Amino acid sequence: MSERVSLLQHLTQAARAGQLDPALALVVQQIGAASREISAALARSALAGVLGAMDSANASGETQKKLDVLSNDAFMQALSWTGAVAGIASEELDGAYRVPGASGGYLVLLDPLDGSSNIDVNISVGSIFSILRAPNGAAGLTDSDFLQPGSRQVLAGFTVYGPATVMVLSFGHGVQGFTLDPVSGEFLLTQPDIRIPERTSEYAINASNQRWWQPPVQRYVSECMAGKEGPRGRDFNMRWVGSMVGDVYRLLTRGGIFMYPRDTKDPAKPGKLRLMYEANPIGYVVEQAGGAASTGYERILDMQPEKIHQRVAVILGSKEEVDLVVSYHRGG
Ligand code: AHM
Ligand code: MG
Repeated sequence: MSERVSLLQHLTQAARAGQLDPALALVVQQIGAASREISAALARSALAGVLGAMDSANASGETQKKLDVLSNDAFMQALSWTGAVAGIASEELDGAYRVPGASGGYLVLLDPLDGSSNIDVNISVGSIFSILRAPNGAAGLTDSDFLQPGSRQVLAGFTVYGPATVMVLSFGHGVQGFTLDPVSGEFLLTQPDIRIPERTSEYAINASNQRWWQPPVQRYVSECMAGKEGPRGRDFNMRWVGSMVGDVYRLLTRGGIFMYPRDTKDPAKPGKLRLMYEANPIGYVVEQAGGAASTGYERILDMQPEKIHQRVAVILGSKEEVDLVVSYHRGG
């Protein structure tokens, strides 16, 4: 028997100690089951003929990849029979899905396959998930029941499908990482207490958008690029995976800052990333790991969402760096 604690053991122990609702433990176990299925589908992607695009578009008008749809189906199937999940919102669904016959009161919000532009090129992608309580229970559930600030999440996390598949979870008491053992098929606890280093010298931003950035971000990045000779007095390194899950897993491991700020490319859009199933769950994990998550003007988790597919500016990671970018937004 493995000496490591499995996800199932971890959840069961927490439920038996009265620290976790058994219904929520089942939902998390099922998120693990869907992640395992997606991990296997990604590993066999070209062999199984699931690479490439569909003819369809998602709620934001983006062309869906076959694996986006497959991943969404995997989560819907894994979560629909539990009875604990009253509703599901997803990047791949127009409106919220009301689970037939559900009696439990959890709402699950999903980006089933984040970084889907990286699928066909064999670079890390991931699934992002957020769980809220249905404010009025399962009966008569509406889309507006989902519109709660990220600070109300009861669980947030993501699974990154990289060289190893790792599931990162926070129930509001720190952050834990579970690595999928491809031999046993079990998620095993490998990182019991993930903490983001406070002081770091690595930043992540899509620099091809530079001409559209606003002055606070222009200033921060140019000061990083000036290195030892500039006002920061030290050299910085830059990384951009193109999958937020990959960039965030890196900063949880060795620190750094990740930015997808608001820019002037399309003034109608307040950012690229989605508040409810990207920024909120990732922001929650980052805060629980000792970091910070802001739009530049306000804490992401304090935002009152107006719609499920709402976009938002994202600046998150090591606290010292995020605080500095926020001070530049305040004119500091
Ligand atoms: P997606 O949910 O459609 O995959 O889009 C989100 C992704 C993030 O994972 C990533 O940080 C960003 O989009 C990359 O955007 P860009 O291609 O502009 O660099
Ligand atoms: Mg995404």
